Amino acid sequence: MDTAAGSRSELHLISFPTCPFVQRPVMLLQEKDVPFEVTYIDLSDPPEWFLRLSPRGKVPALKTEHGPLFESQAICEYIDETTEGSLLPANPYERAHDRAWFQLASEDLFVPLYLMIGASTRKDADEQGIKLKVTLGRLEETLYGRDWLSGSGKHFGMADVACAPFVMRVADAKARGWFDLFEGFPQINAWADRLQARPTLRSSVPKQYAEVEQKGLEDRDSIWLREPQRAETGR
Ligand SMILES: N[C@@H](CCC(=O)N[C@@H](CS)C(=O)NCC(=O)O)C(=O)O
Repeated sequence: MDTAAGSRSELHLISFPTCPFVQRPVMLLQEKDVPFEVTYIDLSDPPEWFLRLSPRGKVPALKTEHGPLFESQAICEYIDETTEGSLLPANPYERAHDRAWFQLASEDLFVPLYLMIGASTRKDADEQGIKLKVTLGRLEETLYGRDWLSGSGKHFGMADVACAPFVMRVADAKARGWFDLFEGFPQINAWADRLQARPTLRSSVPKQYAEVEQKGLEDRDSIWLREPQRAETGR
């Protein structure tokens, strides 16, 4: 067990080191300077006690003083509502907008990026890259005239937290010379730079992140480890 900040915390996250869904509540907790504890589990052999907390067997799960919670969005909103300040906009339309992008990021950004980075053939990687480019085109339009994705676009908020793990992984893939998904998207690049300037973007992953990520890609026989040159869709 790792106490991330302070002790006697009432919030206890169940995690896997490379999971982008867990990174969201960790970033939120760090942004709000709220103490919490973390326990890492082996997702390939999840302990019995974890399956009682998380009915779908997925991380993150959060133990609270009231009982367990699962699903990163529910967890983030619970944390946001029960701690000081709020990263969810007060305006109902803007709050709904943040929730919609939270959901979109899970399904249309995290999943295809995971499949693209772990793909064992160039063809499979390219297919995911094409899907991502379509979604990124929509995001580019949405970000026009804004500093942030959240709310009115003036302040860092929940929708930005929701997408931050994706932005970090795209930046890492570019740094490794694999692909640059944000090429040709100036609004996204400016927003990604703002996100990368926040210390919590990197502090929200544990020190074993790179090692576990590398091992996961080796196990999946990732094309990027074998042939790291850029794919057609990433140019
Ligand atoms: N919709 C879930 C997705 C969580 C998720 O897919 N977590 C992955 C790890 S990154 C997991 O626990 N996978 C284990 C499994 O599917 O058995 C959320 O937002 O929390």
